[in-house]
Amino acid sequence: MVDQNAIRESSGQRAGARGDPRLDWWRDARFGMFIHWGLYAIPAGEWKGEQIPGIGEWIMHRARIPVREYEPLAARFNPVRFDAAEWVSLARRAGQKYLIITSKHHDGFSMYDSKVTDYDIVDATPFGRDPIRELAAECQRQGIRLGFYYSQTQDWHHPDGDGNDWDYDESAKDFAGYLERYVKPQLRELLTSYGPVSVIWFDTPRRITTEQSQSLVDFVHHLQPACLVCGRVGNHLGDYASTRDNTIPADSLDLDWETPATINDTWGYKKNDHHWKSPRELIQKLVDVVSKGGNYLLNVGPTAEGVIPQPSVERLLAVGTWLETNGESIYGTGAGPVQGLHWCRATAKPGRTYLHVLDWPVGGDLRVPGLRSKVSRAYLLADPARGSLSVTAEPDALLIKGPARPPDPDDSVVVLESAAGG
Ligand code: JFZ
Repeated sequence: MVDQNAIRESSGQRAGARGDPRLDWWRDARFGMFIHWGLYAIPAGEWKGEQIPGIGEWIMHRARIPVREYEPLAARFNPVRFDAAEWVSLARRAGQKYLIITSKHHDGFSMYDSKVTDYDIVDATPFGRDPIRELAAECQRQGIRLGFYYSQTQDWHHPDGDGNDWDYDESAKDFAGYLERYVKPQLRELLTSYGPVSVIWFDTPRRITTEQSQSLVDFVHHLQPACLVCGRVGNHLGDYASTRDNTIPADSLDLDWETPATINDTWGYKKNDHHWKSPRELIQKLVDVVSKGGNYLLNVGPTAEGVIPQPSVERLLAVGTWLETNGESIYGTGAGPVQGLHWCRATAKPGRTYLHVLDWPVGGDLRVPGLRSKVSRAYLLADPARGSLSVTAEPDALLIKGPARPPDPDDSVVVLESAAGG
């Protein structure tokens, strides 16, 4: 039963279509980096001396900033400390296998060199460089897959985009014309000028019709057949489903799905958002998502100077350190056979179940209910010697005798090898 509360735009056409080989890399990857970067990093949550509530990239909407007042931010955008190699290296060290960056968010500003508009980072800013091109080259060099976030419906700058009712009359908009004469030409630029694109991450479908969503899916697949389309293209279409922000389903889901998540409470940089999740929380959320068959897309919001906030860097490196030891229990795994326990999650791949013990029991005796497959061997993934642990089948549980102290303070992984080997 799909947890509808969690899945906002489940991709109906492919829900359960687990056999699609185009998603093989994506199911192996399990963990990606999201980057929300744009003009909104300049105000960083403050406008005319007032703190604007909500997520940072929505400041134009929340403060109903007129286009004529928001546009001049472009002339101030000069991220001289931007370093594509540094950003991609951080993703790699964090264990994130794909990177999705905002090419155009709802504010309508293009963070790449677009020929469709001059309202873009090369033509409208003193920076004058194309960071997407630099990131594309670095991702190729460092072996990280690259995707683009693209707001296909909301565009608070364009008179025919959705969402700006303070400068424009919503009822007078030609949204169909916007899609054909603005969105598709920009998607063509993104899908023909930057090499292989692994994902187009559409967002907030809102007024878009099923035909229009399908037209965008077909357009992307025509230009790059291997490129995945996120379910937020709308109308239950797309190659995989997207949960609500920062939402993890209660149960495992038998379809391809992804949770987009923040490390603090905002996607775009806000100077006063210091509500950072701990490394423990992030590791356990990653494990929770993967144990239910999903991918975790964890966001960073770089500053207007082009710097990823240090608290984000520290947390991502901590997750990466955990993955250095335990990555085998995440990458290429799916939902495990043990579900619904508060102290433990399970991921699995053929022949192996990985028990993620989030709350190690006093004394080290692990009683795991509901395990049907015969276990030939058990050992700690963190143990280089892979010394066998004692395993006893009790009437309604498997008893695994682990060490008194947990090998890892946040998530200790016990590997169960199946007797069948399959
Ligand atoms: C959207 C954007 O509006 C936001 O700025 C950010 O890019 C985020 C990743 O996506 O925000 C959403 C989208 C969907 C839901 C909530 C916020 N939802 O499904 O509840």
